[in-house]
Amino acid sequence: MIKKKLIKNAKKVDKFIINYLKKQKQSLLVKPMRYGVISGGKKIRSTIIFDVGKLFKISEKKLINICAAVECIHSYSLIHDDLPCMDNDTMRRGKPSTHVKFGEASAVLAGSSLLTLAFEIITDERYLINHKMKNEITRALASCSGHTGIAGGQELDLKFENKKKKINQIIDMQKKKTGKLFNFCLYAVGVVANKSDKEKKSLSIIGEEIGLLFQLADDFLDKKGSKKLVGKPVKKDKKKGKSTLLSILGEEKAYYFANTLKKKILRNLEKHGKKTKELINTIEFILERQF
Ligand code: GRG
Repeated sequence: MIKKKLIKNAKKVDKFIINYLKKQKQSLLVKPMRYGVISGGKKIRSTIIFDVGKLFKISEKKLINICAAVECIHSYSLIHDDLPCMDNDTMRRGKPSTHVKFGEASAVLAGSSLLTLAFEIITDERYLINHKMKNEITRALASCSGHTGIAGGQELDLKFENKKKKINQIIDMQKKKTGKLFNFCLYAVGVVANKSDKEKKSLSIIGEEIGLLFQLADDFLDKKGSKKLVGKPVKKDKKKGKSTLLSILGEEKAYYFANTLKKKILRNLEKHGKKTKELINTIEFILERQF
């Protein structure tokens, strides 16, 4: 069921990005960019955006630019994450990593071009939301992606390798590296729905916690998952000396932590009533996922 939903949403977002790129002037980087962002990946962040849209009756048409921008940033982060100077991974989504296929320089440039494409997509004049909302969304996307967000989290992740870190330091790192983009997904829908600052803040927090849960599941998959299903080598975290909640808490306590976190997220969504059905399904999938 959830698999069908993910595939359907991924197709919609892929189609949007393909068409968007087609309308632009062509360049040598389009091929590695497409390789990095299209036809691969669960596009779960887009599904979450559509699910949250259902809480406020926001149509997919009003959210598709946000989905596409998020997937561009996410894929950019993965392309750069796989580079030899970062995690040095040669396989992603069951295929050679972008730098293996196209070379390191092209991967750096394609990744950076996906970052800027995200901002073109959000600020596009054909994206019909008002300018104040666009400005707010653009600023939030920038701050979630940069040194206070994904990039800052990645720096901590690399600096924490083979170091003994406290739980709170790891949570802070994971919330930036993975949580901030999920934070943005919920916040941006709140902006389009014209919600109050208080409501948008609450959506941000829920988003960041969903991101932390997602990262925990990623850690479990690295330890116990199958390379074939996950689409990338597993058991790398231990080899690389990564500081994760799983490595510091151990399996049993990490599962307990993840379940408690999931319950907290669901409790905070209760006020939205039955409209949360799709979002809850996606959150349940996040913890149980095998890919
Ligand atoms: C500033 C955006 C930006 C990036 C540069 C390299 C880097 C800094 C950040 C890397 C962040 C990173 C790799 C976080 C891990 C998040 C994570 C769990 C990724 C896996 O996401 P899935 O499972 O991947 O959604 P698919 O393949 O399904 O798209």
